[in-house]
Amino acid sequence: MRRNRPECDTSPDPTDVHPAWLPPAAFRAVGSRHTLVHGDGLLVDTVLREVRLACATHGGTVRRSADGPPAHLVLALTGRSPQPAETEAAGRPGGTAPATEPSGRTPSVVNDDGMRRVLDAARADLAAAGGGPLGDEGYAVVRHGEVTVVLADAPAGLLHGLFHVVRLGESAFGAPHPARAYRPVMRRRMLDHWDNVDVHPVMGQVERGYAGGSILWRDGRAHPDRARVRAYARLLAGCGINAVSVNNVNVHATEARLLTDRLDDVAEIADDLRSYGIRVHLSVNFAAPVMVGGLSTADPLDEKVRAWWVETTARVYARIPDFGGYLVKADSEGQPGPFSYGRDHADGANLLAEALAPYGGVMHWRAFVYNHRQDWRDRSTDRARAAHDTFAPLDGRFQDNVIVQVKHGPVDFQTREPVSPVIAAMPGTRLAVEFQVTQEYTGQQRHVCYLAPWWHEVLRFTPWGDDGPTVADVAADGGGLAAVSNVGDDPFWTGHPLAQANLYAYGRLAWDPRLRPEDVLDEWIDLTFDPAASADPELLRRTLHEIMDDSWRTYERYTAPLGVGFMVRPGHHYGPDVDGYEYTAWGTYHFADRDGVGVDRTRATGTGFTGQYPPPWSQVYESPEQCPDELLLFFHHVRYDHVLRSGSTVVQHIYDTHFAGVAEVTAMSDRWAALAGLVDPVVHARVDERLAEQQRSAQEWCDQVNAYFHRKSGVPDVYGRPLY
Ligand code: GCV
Repeated sequence: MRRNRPECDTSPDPTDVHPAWLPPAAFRAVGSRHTLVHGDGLLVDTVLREVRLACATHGGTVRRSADGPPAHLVLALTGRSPQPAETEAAGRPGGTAPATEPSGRTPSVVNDDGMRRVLDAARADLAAAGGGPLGDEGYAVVRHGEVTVVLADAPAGLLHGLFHVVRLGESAFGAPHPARAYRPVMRRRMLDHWDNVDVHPVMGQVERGYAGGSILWRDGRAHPDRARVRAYARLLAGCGINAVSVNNVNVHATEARLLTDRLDDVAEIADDLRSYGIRVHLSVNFAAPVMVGGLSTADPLDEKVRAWWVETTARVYARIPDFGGYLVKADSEGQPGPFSYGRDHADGANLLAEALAPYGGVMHWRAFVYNHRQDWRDRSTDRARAAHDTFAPLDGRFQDNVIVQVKHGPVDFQTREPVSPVIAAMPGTRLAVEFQVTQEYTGQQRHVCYLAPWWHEVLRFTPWGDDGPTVADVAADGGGLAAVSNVGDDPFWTGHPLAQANLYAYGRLAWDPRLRPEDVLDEWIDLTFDPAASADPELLRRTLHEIMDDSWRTYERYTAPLGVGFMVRPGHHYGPDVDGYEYTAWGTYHFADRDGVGVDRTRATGTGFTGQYPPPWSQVYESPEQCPDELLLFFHHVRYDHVLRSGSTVVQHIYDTHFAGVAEVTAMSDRWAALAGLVDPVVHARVDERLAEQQRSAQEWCDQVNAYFHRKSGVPDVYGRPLY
């Protein structure tokens, strides 16, 4: 493994960390050329530093003034002001950016006539292409003669533009092409760390973390390895993420103090993330006025409570002027919330939003509210209904700077779920859609599971039917995307080296949900595994696609048939336990008996959950004939001999997919074995070790799930395979 520390790092480098998608080799095309950087600002300095670092490795030059050899790459601010943050019409699907004529002039630092002409031509070209404002993060790329020009209205755009050129590699310096503008579809592309400052006795340092300890916190304080935090910020900026929430949404005693006397720790992290254009957000405890404020209540309608949040928030902004805002998990899994005071979630969210509003901060308020103390005997309670039941009636009551953050499915990041009906139920509220990059229910970074195909499917889903807006449109018009991070202090960042692709893909899809997952994977492969250093880059790329493209569906095949979820070991959620949750207080998920399986969530005979969807989905999901096979058991309890749209029976489908899933994992392992010698041996060994565990675990899943349904149903496998 090579070290990969930004040039600004002057601290000792105690760790040997994998460079992920930004190894020095990824900068070869940029670093071997002459580059000119125009503009001022913290992020322009970062651009300059990045290019300088690349040049030190690859022999090119970078400068700020036009004197010197003719530049091959120019990164320049346009000189016009970016649109105000909240009014920018980003390049969202169907959205329009106001088509105004660029008004700025070529920056005066360009005193070289030739270069001035190139820049003027690039700007004219951008205007001719109908390029309106690029906004505070967008950029345009034009290839004019022998020069590639990146233009941005604001420094953050220049940084994103630089990473764009890095992704393109040599092809950024090929044939001339007219200006192309790139603007993020989602304004806010946030990553939520479920990191505890103190090691939690049950959940450890990172709740649902599968990559070691926290990179942000250690021994109850901000982590002393600041260089690693900056290296992390660089990776995040390199895939487009611009906001990070730095602590677990379950806010325990120490973490509650980050808001008050431990604010310096947050400020330290903010300082490291800022130079890569990333804002810090903080998870706060709704009962903070009591826990750390010494008040006797946290009632959102109490005047003293209101004043406490206003004063506390003013102190936060005095210390961290670009602070992003708060994230709250309330009335959920033991976290306090407004229900304790007979208030609703609009009362709760608006209280904190009001305190944040004067500073432009946003209040991410999670819709993950359900009863985790259910009686399994009570068949009318349905966890899937809970978020909609709580939040849909509140639509229109949230302040403008409240973002209701909705898990993409109605339950909890299972391997397969329908899209949450909340996404279609709150047109008068800004919504953010939440994904889980950490693989809590998708193999815990011991299994290969490339999640981008699933997220892509969710983002393209049309909650109101074919001609309506997509989930991506709703998020783009509202609060963007948020996702739970999969990173820890593991030398590979994510435990499983191939899980890095999930973090990369999340950032890229948040920037542009129209990207195809397989193209994003190509980008990640080419950046991460230097094609020039591989004896057979085509074989490497093809094999990684064969292993990863369909790996989420492979995982689904051996774990979660037809939309059944939660057949995992309670507590740590790894490995099979078909009845593990079936008789617990956390909800019931398959209702298997001798005749059939599945949860009846219909209006006709079940919990009525299908009625939370607008048409056409309310009808599609209500009908076992129309319901997509992959969600059948999520919505319906059917007999084992029910014939699926695929033509197979339910029970035979369960057997077939489990055997197929195991066979696919065997094929993955064989393919990976054939890459020995084509990838870094340390990476090869780590993936090899994980694949061995995946193989063992997949077999265990197959044997237990198939044996379970065989014993319940008594139906033999038509192919006579062993069922135990
Ligand atoms: C942070 C699931 C996880 C919890 C997590 C929760 C949440 O229930 O198992 O660890 O808590 O989701 O999203 O808040």
